[in-house]
Amino acid sequence: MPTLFDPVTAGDLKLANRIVMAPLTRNRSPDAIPGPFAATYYTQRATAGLIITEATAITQQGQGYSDVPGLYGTEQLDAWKKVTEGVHAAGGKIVVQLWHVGRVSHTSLQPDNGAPVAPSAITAKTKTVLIKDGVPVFVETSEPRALRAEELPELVHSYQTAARNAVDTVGFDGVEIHGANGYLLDQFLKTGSNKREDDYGGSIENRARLLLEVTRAVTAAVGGGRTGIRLSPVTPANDVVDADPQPLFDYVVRELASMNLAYIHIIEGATGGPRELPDRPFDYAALKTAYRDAGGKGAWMVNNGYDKTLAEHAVAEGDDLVAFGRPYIGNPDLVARLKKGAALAESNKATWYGGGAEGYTDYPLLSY
Ligand code: 8OZ
Repeated sequence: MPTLFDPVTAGDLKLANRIVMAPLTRNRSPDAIPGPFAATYYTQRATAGLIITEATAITQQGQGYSDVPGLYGTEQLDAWKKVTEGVHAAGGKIVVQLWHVGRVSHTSLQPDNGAPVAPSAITAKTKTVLIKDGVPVFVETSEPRALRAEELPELVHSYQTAARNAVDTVGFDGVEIHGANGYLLDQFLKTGSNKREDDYGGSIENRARLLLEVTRAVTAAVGGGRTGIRLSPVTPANDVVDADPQPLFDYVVRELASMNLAYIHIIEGATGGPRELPDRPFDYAALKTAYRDAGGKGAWMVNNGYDKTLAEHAVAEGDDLVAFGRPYIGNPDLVARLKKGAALAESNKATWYGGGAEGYTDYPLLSY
Protein backbone atom coordinates (compact mmCIF):
# COMPACT_ATOMS: atom_id res chain seq x y z
CA MET A 1 0.00 0.00 0.00
CA PRO A 2 1.45 3.42 -0.89
CA THR A 3 2.35 5.92 1.81
CA LEU A 4 2.40 9.70 1.82
CA PHE A 5 6.10 9.55 0.97
CA ASP A 6 5.85 7.38 -2.15
CA PRO A 7 5.97 8.81 -5.67
CA VAL A 8 2.78 9.21 -7.68
CA THR A 9 1.82 10.26 -11.18
CA ALA A 10 -0.86 12.91 -11.71
CA GLY A 11 -1.52 13.23 -15.45
CA ASP A 12 1.79 14.34 -17.00
CA LEU A 13 3.20 15.25 -13.58
CA LYS A 14 5.60 12.77 -11.97
CA LEU A 15 5.64 13.66 -8.30
CA ALA A 16 8.23 12.54 -5.74
CA ASN A 17 5.66 12.17 -2.95
CA ARG A 18 1.98 12.72 -2.22
CA ILE A 19 2.37 15.86 -0.13
CA VAL A 20 1.21 19.05 -1.86
CA MET A 21 1.79 22.64 -0.86
CA ALA A 22 -1.69 24.16 -1.13
CA PRO A 23 -2.20 27.63 -2.63
CA LEU A 24 -1.60 30.35 -0.02
CA THR A 25 -2.34 34.02 -0.60
CA ARG A 26 0.50 36.10 0.92
CA ASN A 27 0.01 39.61 -0.58
CA ARG A 28 3.68 40.21 -1.27
CA SER A 29 3.41 41.12 -4.95
CA PRO A 30 3.35 44.93 -5.28
CA ASP A 31 1.91 46.04 -8.64
CA ALA A 32 0.79 42.39 -9.05
CA ILE A 33 4.40 41.36 -9.73
CA PRO A 34 5.78 38.50 -7.57
CA GLY A 35 8.11 40.18 -5.11
CA PRO A 36 11.85 39.84 -4.48
CA PHE A 37 11.53 36.95 -2.02
CA ALA A 38 9.03 34.82 -3.95
CA ALA A 39 11.61 32.59 -5.64
CA THR A 40 13.33 31.89 -2.31
CA TYR A 41 10.00 31.20 -0.58
CA TYR A 42 8.84 28.65 -3.13
CA THR A 43 12.28 27.09 -3.61
CA GLN A 44 12.54 26.52 0.16
CA ARG A 45 9.39 24.41 -0.16
CA ALA A 46 10.47 22.41 -3.24
CA THR A 47 10.55 19.05 -1.44
CA ALA A 48 6.74 19.01 -1.62
CA GLY A 49 5.61 16.51 -4.24
CA LEU A 50 3.85 19.44 -5.87
CA ILE A 51 3.65 23.16 -5.15
CA ILE A 52 0.50 25.03 -6.13
CA THR A 53 1.24 28.75 -6.21
CA GLU A 54 -0.86 31.33 -4.45
CA ALA A 55 -3.93 32.36 -6.45
CA THR A 56 -2.77 34.40 -9.45
CA ALA A 57 -5.02 36.74 -11.42
CA ILE A 58 -5.47 35.98 -15.12
CA THR A 59 -6.43 39.60 -15.90
CA GLN A 60 -6.61 42.88 -14.01
CA GLN A 61 -10.38 42.38 -13.85
CA GLY A 62 -9.64 39.12 -12.03
CA GLN A 63 -7.81 40.97 -9.21
CA GLY A 64 -9.58 41.29 -5.89
CA TYR A 65 -6.89 42.07 -3.32
CA SER A 66 -3.92 44.38 -3.01
CA ASP A 67 -0.51 42.95 -3.78
CA VAL A 68 -1.61 39.59 -5.14
CA PRO A 69 0.23 38.45 -8.26
CA GLY A 70 -0.95 38.32 -11.85
CA LEU A 71 -0.05 36.40 -14.95
CA TYR A 72 -0.96 38.86 -17.68
CA GLY A 73 2.01 41.23 -18.01
CA THR A 74 5.61 40.74 -19.12
CA GLU A 75 7.07 41.78 -15.77
CA GLN A 76 4.78 39.35 -13.97
CA LEU A 77 5.81 36.50 -16.27
CA ASP A 78 9.51 37.39 -15.84
CA ALA A 79 9.17 37.38 -12.06
CA TRP A 80 7.37 34.04 -12.09
CA LYS A 81 10.16 32.62 -14.25
CA LYS A 82 12.61 33.09 -11.37
CA VAL A 83 10.22 31.06 -9.23
CA THR A 84 9.91 28.12 -11.63
CA GLU A 85 13.67 28.11 -12.23
CA GLY A 86 14.39 28.01 -8.50
CA VAL A 87 11.90 25.25 -7.79
CA HIS A 88 13.07 23.16 -10.74
CA ALA A 89 16.74 23.56 -9.80
CA ALA A 90 15.80 22.19 -6.38
CA GLY A 91 14.08 19.20 -7.97
CA GLY A 92 10.50 20.33 -7.33
CA LYS A 93 7.33 20.62 -9.40
CA ILE A 94 5.13 23.71 -9.46
CA VAL A 95 1.80 24.66 -11.03
CA VAL A 96 0.21 28.10 -10.98
CA GLN A 97 -3.32 28.68 -9.74
CA LEU A 98 -5.42 30.59 -12.30
CA TRP A 99 -7.72 33.04 -10.52
CA HIS A 100 -10.56 35.36 -11.33
CA VAL A 101 -12.19 36.72 -8.20
CA GLY A 102 -15.45 37.82 -9.86
CA ARG A 103 -17.41 39.89 -7.34
CA VAL A 104 -14.87 39.53 -4.52
CA SER A 105 -13.13 42.75 -5.42
CA HIS A 106 -13.07 46.46 -4.93
CA THR A 107 -13.46 49.20 -7.51
CA SER A 108 -10.01 50.57 -6.57
CA LEU A 109 -8.44 47.37 -7.98
CA GLN A 110 -10.47 47.22 -11.20
CA PRO A 111 -9.63 48.62 -14.65
CA ASP A 112 -10.74 52.29 -14.72
CA ASN A 113 -12.06 51.85 -11.16
CA GLY A 114 -15.10 50.07 -12.61
CA ALA A 115 -17.46 47.65 -10.91
CA PRO A 116 -16.21 44.09 -10.38
CA VAL A 117 -17.96 41.48 -12.51
CA ALA A 118 -20.16 38.56 -11.42
CA PRO A 119 -22.81 36.19 -12.75
CA SER A 120 -25.47 38.46 -11.21
CA ALA A 121 -25.42 41.92 -9.65
CA ILE A 122 -25.43 40.63 -6.05
CA THR A 123 -22.87 42.00 -3.62
CA ALA A 124 -20.93 39.40 -1.63
CA LYS A 125 -21.18 39.83 2.12
CA THR A 126 -17.45 39.45 2.53
CA LYS A 127 -14.35 41.57 2.82
CA THR A 128 -11.29 41.98 0.72
CA VAL A 129 -7.83 43.14 1.73
CA LEU A 130 -6.28 46.38 0.58
CA ILE A 131 -2.72 47.07 1.67
CA LYS A 132 -2.36 50.69 2.83
CA ASP A 133 1.14 51.89 3.75
CA GLY A 134 2.23 48.27 4.06
CA VAL A 135 -0.59 47.41 6.47
CA PRO A 136 -3.51 45.11 5.49
CA VAL A 137 -6.90 46.81 5.79
CA PHE A 138 -10.13 44.82 5.40
CA VAL A 139 -12.85 46.55 3.35
CA GLU A 140 -16.32 45.56 2.10
CA THR A 141 -16.38 44.27 -1.48
CA SER A 142 -17.93 46.59 -4.08
CA GLU A 143 -21.28 46.05 -5.78
CA PRO A 144 -20.67 44.00 -8.95
CA ARG A 145 -22.28 44.18 -12.36
CA ALA A 146 -23.60 41.08 -14.12
CA LEU A 147 -21.40 39.86 -16.98
CA ARG A 148 -23.09 40.05 -20.36
CA ALA A 149 -23.27 36.71 -22.20
CA GLU A 150 -21.24 38.18 -25.06
CA GLU A 151 -18.37 38.90 -22.65
CA LEU A 152 -17.97 35.24 -21.70
CA PRO A 153 -16.01 33.97 -24.72
CA GLU A 154 -13.32 36.57 -24.05
CA LEU A 155 -13.27 35.60 -20.39
CA VAL A 156 -12.78 31.93 -21.31
CA HIS A 157 -10.05 33.00 -23.70
CA SER A 158 -8.25 34.91 -20.95
CA TYR A 159 -7.95 31.71 -18.89
CA GLN A 160 -6.55 29.97 -21.96
CA THR A 161 -4.00 32.70 -22.63
CA ALA A 162 -2.87 32.71 -19.01
CA ALA A 163 -2.47 28.91 -19.06
CA ARG A 164 -0.45 28.99 -22.27
CA ASN A 165 1.83 31.73 -20.96
CA ALA A 166 2.25 29.88 -17.67
CA VAL A 167 3.46 26.69 -19.29
CA ASP A 168 5.14 27.88 -22.51
CA THR A 169 6.69 31.16 -21.35
CA VAL A 170 7.17 30.79 -17.60
CA GLY A 171 7.94 27.07 -17.41
CA PHE A 172 5.28 26.04 -14.90
CA ASP A 173 4.68 22.29 -14.89
CA GLY A 174 0.98 22.96 -15.25
CA VAL A 175 -1.94 25.03 -14.02
CA GLU A 176 -4.70 24.71 -11.46
CA ILE A 177 -8.04 26.32 -12.29
CA HIS A 178 -9.40 28.02 -9.17
CA GLY A 179 -13.01 26.86 -9.17
CA ALA A 180 -13.43 27.21 -5.39
CA ASN A 181 -13.90 29.54 -2.43
CA GLY A 182 -16.59 31.80 -3.76
CA TYR A 183 -14.61 33.29 -6.64
CA LEU A 184 -15.93 33.75 -10.19
CA LEU A 185 -16.34 30.13 -11.31
CA ASP A 186 -17.82 29.09 -7.95
CA GLN A 187 -20.16 32.12 -8.11
CA PHE A 188 -21.47 30.79 -11.43
CA LEU A 189 -21.88 27.26 -10.03
CA LYS A 190 -23.97 28.16 -6.99
CA THR A 191 -27.58 29.22 -6.72
CA GLY A 192 -26.97 31.91 -4.09
CA SER A 193 -24.84 34.02 -6.44
CA ASN A 194 -26.13 32.97 -9.88
CA LYS A 195 -29.62 34.23 -10.76
CA ARG A 196 -29.02 34.36 -14.51
CA GLU A 197 -31.78 33.54 -16.94
CA ASP A 198 -29.56 32.73 -19.92
CA ASP A 199 -27.58 29.58 -20.81
CA TYR A 200 -25.28 30.21 -17.81
CA GLY A 201 -27.91 30.18 -15.07
CA GLY A 202 -30.79 28.10 -13.78
CA SER A 203 -30.16 24.37 -14.29
CA ILE A 204 -27.08 22.55 -13.02
CA GLU A 205 -25.89 22.16 -16.62
CA ASN A 206 -26.18 25.90 -17.18
CA ARG A 207 -24.50 26.94 -13.93
CA ALA A 208 -21.60 24.54 -14.62
CA ARG A 209 -21.20 25.69 -18.22
CA LEU A 210 -18.63 28.43 -17.67
CA LEU A 211 -16.36 26.28 -15.47
CA LEU A 212 -16.48 23.46 -18.02
CA GLU A 213 -15.82 25.81 -20.95
CA VAL A 214 -12.86 27.28 -19.10
CA THR A 215 -11.48 23.84 -18.30
CA ARG A 216 -11.86 22.65 -21.90
CA ALA A 217 -10.13 25.80 -23.18
CA VAL A 218 -7.25 25.40 -20.73
CA THR A 219 -6.76 21.72 -21.54
CA ALA A 220 -6.79 22.57 -25.26
CA ALA A 221 -3.89 24.97 -24.62
CA VAL A 222 -1.68 23.01 -22.21
CA GLY A 223 -3.11 19.47 -22.15
CA GLY A 224 -5.38 17.81 -19.62
CA GLY A 225 -2.34 16.11 -18.07
CA ARG A 226 -1.02 19.53 -17.01
CA THR A 227 -4.35 20.83 -15.73
CA GLY A 228 -5.85 20.49 -12.27
CA ILE A 229 -8.96 22.07 -10.81
CA ARG A 230 -9.91 23.11 -7.29
CA LEU A 231 -13.48 22.81 -6.05
CA SER A 232 -15.11 23.54 -2.68
CA PRO A 233 -18.63 22.07 -2.70
CA VAL A 234 -19.90 23.56 0.56
CA THR A 235 -17.48 26.21 1.77
CA PRO A 236 -19.21 29.34 3.03
CA ALA A 237 -16.08 31.35 2.09
CA ASN A 238 -16.91 34.62 0.40
CA ASP A 239 -20.63 34.24 0.93
CA VAL A 240 -21.40 31.43 -1.50
CA VAL A 241 -24.08 28.82 -1.00
CA ASP A 242 -25.83 26.30 -3.20
CA ALA A 243 -29.33 25.00 -2.54
CA ASP A 244 -28.35 21.40 -3.45
CA PRO A 245 -24.58 20.95 -3.79
CA GLN A 246 -24.35 17.14 -4.09
CA PRO A 247 -25.99 16.73 -7.52
CA LEU A 248 -24.27 19.92 -8.72
CA PHE A 249 -20.77 18.71 -7.88
CA ASP A 250 -21.46 15.10 -8.87
CA TYR A 251 -22.40 16.48 -12.30
CA VAL A 252 -19.30 18.70 -12.46
CA VAL A 253 -16.86 15.87 -11.72
CA ARG A 254 -18.64 13.50 -14.12
CA GLU A 255 -18.18 16.09 -16.88
CA LEU A 256 -14.55 16.63 -15.88
CA ALA A 257 -13.92 12.87 -16.06
CA SER A 258 -13.55 12.90 -19.85
CA MET A 259 -11.02 15.76 -19.85
CA ASN A 260 -8.09 13.60 -18.64
CA LEU A 261 -7.06 16.09 -15.98
CA ALA A 262 -3.94 15.71 -13.85
CA TYR A 263 -5.94 16.06 -10.65
CA ILE A 264 -9.13 17.10 -8.91
CA HIS A 265 -8.48 19.15 -5.74
CA ILE A 266 -11.31 19.09 -3.22
CA ILE A 267 -11.68 21.36 -0.19
CA GLU A 268 -13.66 19.41 2.38
CA GLY A 269 -15.89 21.60 4.57
CA ALA A 270 -15.19 25.27 5.24
CA THR A 271 -11.94 26.55 3.72
CA GLY A 272 -9.45 26.95 6.56
CA GLY A 273 -12.20 26.01 9.05
CA PRO A 274 -14.22 22.99 10.16
CA ARG A 275 -14.12 19.90 7.97
CA GLU A 276 -17.75 19.09 8.81
CA LEU A 277 -20.57 21.63 8.55
CA PRO A 278 -23.78 20.42 10.22
CA ASP A 279 -25.95 22.70 8.08
CA ARG A 280 -24.11 21.81 4.85
CA PRO A 281 -23.73 18.02 4.70
CA PHE A 282 -21.79 16.60 1.77
CA ASP A 283 -20.68 13.10 0.79
CA TYR A 284 -17.11 13.36 -0.53
CA ALA A 285 -16.78 9.60 -1.04
CA ALA A 286 -19.83 9.71 -3.31
CA LEU A 287 -18.24 12.60 -5.22
CA LYS A 288 -15.09 10.61 -5.83
CA THR A 289 -17.13 7.58 -6.87
CA ALA A 290 -19.07 9.74 -9.34
CA TYR A 291 -15.75 10.82 -10.90
CA ARG A 292 -14.24 7.33 -11.05
CA ASP A 293 -17.47 5.74 -12.32
CA ALA A 294 -17.50 8.28 -15.16
CA GLY A 295 -13.98 7.15 -16.11
CA GLY A 296 -12.04 9.94 -14.37
CA LYS A 297 -8.38 8.90 -14.01
CA GLY A 298 -6.90 12.04 -12.52
CA ALA A 299 -5.28 12.03 -9.09
CA TRP A 300 -7.74 12.76 -6.24
CA MET A 301 -6.31 15.51 -4.04
CA VAL A 302 -7.88 16.24 -0.67
CA ASN A 303 -7.45 19.37 1.40
CA ASN A 304 -8.45 21.09 4.61
CA GLY A 305 -7.14 20.64 8.10
CA TYR A 306 -5.07 17.51 7.43
CA ASP A 307 -2.43 16.42 9.90
CA LYS A 308 -0.09 13.45 9.51
CA THR A 309 -2.53 10.90 10.91
CA LEU A 310 -5.47 12.07 8.83
CA ALA A 311 -3.27 12.30 5.72
CA GLU A 312 -1.86 8.80 6.16
CA HIS A 313 -5.38 7.52 6.60
CA ALA A 314 -6.55 9.30 3.42
CA VAL A 315 -3.72 7.81 1.34
CA ALA A 316 -4.31 4.35 2.82
CA GLU A 317 -7.97 4.69 1.84
CA GLY A 318 -7.05 5.53 -1.76
CA ASP A 319 -6.77 9.31 -2.02
CA ASP A 320 -3.75 10.12 -4.18
CA LEU A 321 -2.56 13.49 -2.88
CA VAL A 322 -3.00 15.51 0.32
CA ALA A 323 -2.63 19.30 0.21
CA PHE A 324 -1.37 21.17 3.27
CA GLY A 325 -1.89 24.92 3.46
CA ARG A 326 -1.14 26.75 6.71
CA PRO A 327 1.43 24.16 7.90
CA TYR A 328 3.52 25.12 4.85
CA ILE A 329 3.85 28.73 6.01
CA GLY A 330 6.00 27.87 9.04
CA ASN A 331 7.42 24.53 7.88
CA PRO A 332 9.29 24.82 4.57
CA ASP A 333 10.54 21.24 5.05
CA LEU A 334 7.11 19.87 5.90
CA VAL A 335 7.84 16.58 4.07
CA ALA A 336 10.90 15.88 6.25
CA ARG A 337 9.02 16.85 9.40
CA LEU A 338 6.08 14.60 8.62
CA LYS A 339 8.42 11.75 7.76
CA LYS A 340 10.29 12.09 11.06
CA GLY A 341 7.15 12.73 13.06
CA ALA A 342 8.73 16.01 14.18
CA ALA A 343 6.72 18.78 15.79
CA LEU A 344 5.38 21.39 13.38
CA ALA A 345 6.25 25.04 13.86
CA GLU A 346 3.44 27.56 14.29
CA SER A 347 3.45 30.50 11.92
CA ASN A 348 2.94 34.12 12.87
CA LYS A 349 -0.54 35.22 11.78
CA ALA A 350 0.51 38.87 11.76
CA THR A 351 2.76 38.17 8.75
CA TRP A 352 0.44 35.90 6.73
CA TYR A 353 -0.71 38.75 4.48
CA GLY A 354 1.65 41.48 3.30
CA GLY A 355 5.14 42.46 4.39
CA GLY A 356 8.58 41.27 3.33
CA ALA A 357 10.91 38.42 4.21
CA GLU A 358 9.80 38.29 7.84
CA GLY A 359 7.31 35.48 8.34
CA TYR A 360 7.86 34.46 4.72
CA THR A 361 11.37 33.17 4.01
CA ASP A 362 12.78 33.13 7.55
CA TYR A 363 11.18 29.96 8.94
CA PRO A 364 14.03 27.57 9.77
CA LEU A 365 14.50 24.01 8.56
CA LEU A 366 14.64 21.17 11.07
CA SER A 367 18.02 21.26 12.74
CA TYR A 368 18.41 17.49 13.00
C1 8OZ B 1 -7.06 34.12 1.77
C2 8OZ B 1 -7.00 35.47 1.53
C3 8OZ B 1 -7.23 35.95 0.27
C4 8OZ B 1 -7.52 35.08 -0.76
C5 8OZ B 1 -8.75 31.58 -1.45
C6 8OZ B 1 -7.36 32.97 -2.84
O1 8OZ B 1 -9.39 31.44 -0.40
C7 8OZ B 1 -7.88 32.77 -1.64
C8 8OZ B 1 -7.59 33.70 -0.53
C9 8OZ B 1 -7.35 33.25 0.76
O2 8OZ B 1 -8.84 30.77 -2.36
